[in-house]
Amino acid sequence: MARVKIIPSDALVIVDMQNDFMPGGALPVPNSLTIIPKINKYIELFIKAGALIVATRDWHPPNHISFSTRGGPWPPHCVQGSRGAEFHPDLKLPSGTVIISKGYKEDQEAYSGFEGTELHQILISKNVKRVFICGVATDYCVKATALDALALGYTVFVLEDAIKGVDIPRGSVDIAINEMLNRGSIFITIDDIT
Ligand code: VGL
Ligand code: ZN
Repeated sequence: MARVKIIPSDALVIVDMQNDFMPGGALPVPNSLTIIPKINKYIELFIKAGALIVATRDWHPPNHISFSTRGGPWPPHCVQGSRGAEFHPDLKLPSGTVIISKGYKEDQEAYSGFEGTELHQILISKNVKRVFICGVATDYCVKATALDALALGYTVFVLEDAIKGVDIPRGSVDIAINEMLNRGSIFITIDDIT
């Protein structure tokens, strides 16, 4: 078991915990509701430590390139301003949460929270050295965000008890986990935090 203490220069990055990725949503991630209580516990730990909390959101225009209506791989989801794009109401985001919108350009997909956003600049300005990533989907936006964070030089912890994947195509979650491990991210659970 690892022992990790959350310190003020850490950041919790909560990826895409939006209604459309929950059961009944437009692009449901299986079992995604089950991680909400876990994420709320992490939020509490990060608040207590005086660390930064970031929530990314998929924020697509109505005619986004990734939508099946345009020949893309996904049903329309997380359309800007829609109920489906809102964070799940049970998620206890504190008032100081930094919200990062991504995938907002009609002709460009952006799975990573760093792609086309201010996230890196914000983390630099707050002296963040380590990012702790949770949310959905393991095989898409969680993976892309973790790999970009590693490439940018952050120490990356993946909160493995607080991620869920779509596993489309089947096997993509296992591949994603291996990719994150192979690039140097560290997988921990809430029990590893002291
Ligand atoms: C995501 C598929 C399409 C994600 C976003 O949040 O992982 N997956 N758009
Ligand atoms: Zn999307």
